[in-house]
Amino acid sequence: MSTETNNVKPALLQSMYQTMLRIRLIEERVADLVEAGEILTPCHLTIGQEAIAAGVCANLKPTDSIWGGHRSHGHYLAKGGDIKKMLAELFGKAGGCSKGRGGSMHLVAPEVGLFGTVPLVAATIPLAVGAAMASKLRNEVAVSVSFFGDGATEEGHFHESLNLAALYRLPVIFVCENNFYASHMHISERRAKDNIFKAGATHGIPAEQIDGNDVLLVYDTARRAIEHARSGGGPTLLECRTYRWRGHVGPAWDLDVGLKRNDDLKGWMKRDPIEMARTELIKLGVSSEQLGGIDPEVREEVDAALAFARASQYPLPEELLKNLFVGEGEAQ
Ligand SMILES: Cc1ncc(C[n+]2csc(CCOP(=O)(O)OP(=O)(O)O)c2C)c(N)n1
Ligand SMILES: [Mg+2]
Repeated sequence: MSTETNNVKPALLQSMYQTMLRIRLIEERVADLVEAGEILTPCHLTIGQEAIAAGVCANLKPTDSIWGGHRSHGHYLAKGGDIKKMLAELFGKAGGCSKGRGGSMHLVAPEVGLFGTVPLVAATIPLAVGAAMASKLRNEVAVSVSFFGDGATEEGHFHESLNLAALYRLPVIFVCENNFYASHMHISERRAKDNIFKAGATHGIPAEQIDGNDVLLVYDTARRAIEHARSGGGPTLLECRTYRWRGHVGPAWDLDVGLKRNDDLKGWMKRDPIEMARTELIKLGVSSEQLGGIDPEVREEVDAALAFARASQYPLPEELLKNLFVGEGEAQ
C-alpha cells in the first residue's frame, strides 16, 4: 500500500473494502448462475479488478456521472446502483434496470449518476466528455468519469475525447482499467509500447500510471484528479494496472475466447485487491470479526435480489417497440 495514502481513515478504507467484497461476492454468484444456465446474457466479470471502481467511486457524489462499457457490474454497484435491478436485468426481466432489454452490458442507474454502459468498445468515452461539457456550460460542479479498458485506447474515440476535453478544460476523469488484454490479445501484440498514460501528455492532460489493485492508491489518485476537475483545472487520465481473474466473457478461469489463457494469473492472484485492503485494515486495528460480518450480509442481500429477479416478469411482446425514442410510448 502507498505510504502517501496512510492517512486515509479506517472507516473509509473499510467502506471501500466492503464495496469490493460486495462486487466480488455478487459476481461470483452471477458466475455460478451463468454456469447453471439460469443467466443467459453474456457476462464480462470484473473479478480481480474491483479496487478501481471502488476507489474512484468513493470520491463521487450522486450528482457526478459515470460511464462504462461491457465489464461494468462493478461500476454500477460502486456508484450505488440497485442490486435487485441489476440481477433482474441479467435475467432479462422487466424489473431490470434496462427493463430487461439490455442485459449485462447495458446497465443504467440515472438515479445515482450512472447514465450508461455500452459494449461498443470506447463508445461511452465521448459521452462522458459530453456530460462534462454540459456540466461546464450549466456552471455546475459535477464531474464525469469514464471507465474503459486498455483495448478502448486503440479506438479513435479515445484520442478525440482527450483532445476535446483538454481544449475546453472539461471536468472529466478518464479511467483506463489496463488488464493487459483485449479479449485474448495481450497488449504487447497490439501496441508498440505499453505506455497508455503517455497519451495524456500529447494532449496536455495530467496523467498517471498506478497500481489499480491498491484501493487506497486508486482512491487518493482519483481524489486529486477529481479536486483538480472540480476547481476548473480540467481533465486527468489515470491508467490503473490490474488483471481480470476470469476469461474475457463468462465464468471460465482457463479460457479466453476459446484460447488457453496466459499463465500470469497465479502471480496476480497473490495481489488480490480485497486481501490487500484486508491486510491494511487489520494493520490499522480493525478486527477480523468486524470484517467477517460483511460476508453474510452481502449473501443475504444477493439472495433477496435473486428472489426479486426470479419473480420478476419477462417484458411483454406488445411492449417491444416502447422505450426506443425519448418521450415516445415509454413503458410505465
Ligand atoms: C468497436 C468494437 N470493436 C470490437 C468489439 C469486440 N470486443 C468486445 S470487448 C473487446 C475487448 C475490449 O478490451 P478492453 O477494452 O481492454 O476491455 P476488457 O475486456 O479488457 O475489460 C472487443 C474487441 C466491440 N465490442 N466493439
Ligand atoms: Mg483489457
